[in-house]
Amino acid sequence: MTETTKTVYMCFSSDVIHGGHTSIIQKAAELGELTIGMLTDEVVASYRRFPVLQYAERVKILESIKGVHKVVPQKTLSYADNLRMLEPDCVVHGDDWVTGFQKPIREEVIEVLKEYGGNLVEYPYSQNEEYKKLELSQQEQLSMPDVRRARLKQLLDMKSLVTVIEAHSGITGLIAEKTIVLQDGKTYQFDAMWCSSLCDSTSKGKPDIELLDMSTRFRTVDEIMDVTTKPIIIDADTGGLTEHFVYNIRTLERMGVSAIIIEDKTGLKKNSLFGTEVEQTQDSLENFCTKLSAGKAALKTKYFLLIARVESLILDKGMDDALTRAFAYVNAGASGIMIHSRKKDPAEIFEFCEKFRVKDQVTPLVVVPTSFNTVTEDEFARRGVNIIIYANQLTRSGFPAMQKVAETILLNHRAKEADDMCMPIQQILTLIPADY
Ligand code: SPV
Ligand code: MG
Repeated sequence: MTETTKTVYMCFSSDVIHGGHTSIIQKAAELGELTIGMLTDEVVASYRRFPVLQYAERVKILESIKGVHKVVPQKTLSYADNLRMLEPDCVVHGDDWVTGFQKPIREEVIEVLKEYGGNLVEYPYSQNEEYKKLELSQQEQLSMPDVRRARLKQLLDMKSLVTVIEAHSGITGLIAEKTIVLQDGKTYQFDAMWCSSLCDSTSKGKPDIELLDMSTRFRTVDEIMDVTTKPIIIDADTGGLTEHFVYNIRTLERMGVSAIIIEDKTGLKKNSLFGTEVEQTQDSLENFCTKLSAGKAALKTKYFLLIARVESLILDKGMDDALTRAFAYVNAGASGIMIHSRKKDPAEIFEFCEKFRVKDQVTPLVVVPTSFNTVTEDEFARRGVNIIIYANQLTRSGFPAMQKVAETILLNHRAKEADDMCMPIQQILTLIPADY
């Protein structure tokens, strides 16, 4: 084979193209005919952050750069499929993946290249401060209200299932924002955050009875927003009086929240997981529809989702009641339905999803699998669920850990014995970015 017929492969995810990128592209192009594997939007969102420019735009930009022969989609963070299909003579990458998160991806590339005799060429990674600032400014864009608000709907259009974790403070927001794992060549992170009434109340030492006023709830949302970029779904309990709800929903929309969920209960709200053990009253279908329609009419953008939560199964009112209400709520203006259950057995949730999907294939379905927690995300997706909310796990894990540490210090009259239960100071320091 002559030099000029060599083929070269690079993978790209960036939506900001800077000099560092073009210079590595030029170097790669000098080695042979260059194909770029462009990570799809879904992979970029799960690996780095939601792409400011979407796949088709990113492809157009890369195609117009001198030295790029063609751009193909790369559908996983792993290069393996594309490398086995294209068998390029070499893969080019910056040397920033020798350590850290992408190390296993690099090792797999080396293994696959060995299978057919390709080689890996690495160039020193550019540490240019200006490029870092550019990336940070993209990140900041994502936290702006208009951009953030639209993201939940964009995610729902992009992937069949969106995963959401509870956040009730800046620090839990950062955990929701930054936690990422690599498994079998794929990366996973949560798509959005749930501002739970249970966890917001618990973190303030109050019961979950709609006791925190809306200004307090807004303050929690704002605290989370201040340090994160991911979309937020707020649990607004019953939504309160319709006359108040229409104001509050607009405030949340203006703040950049992506969705509100209100439940069809009335009077003193109690947590759903109490079920019928405590007195809980379901709102009439008519009243709740009126509230939903009024809320919908108050909205200013097409991106904010008003999701109705059906409590019929929680309150033992039966499947027919749950379905009748769900369809009525969609007709009244709900842009999504949350169906809740406190049973360990997911059968009633599955039955609801199946029967709902016979008539309605488009309205997003939301579940909160606190009790029916054995069901995997894949199975929920197969059954027509679009949003899974892990509603309270950070609260339920965090506070017992603190309690145990407090007890350990009291029992030992010093802190040494508790040290192994604590996150190293270094990790806390890196969790919170220095430039914030
Ligand atoms: C919450 O997280 O506050 C919820 C979900 O409303 S549940 O606690 O299951 O009712
Ligand atoms: Mg709640």
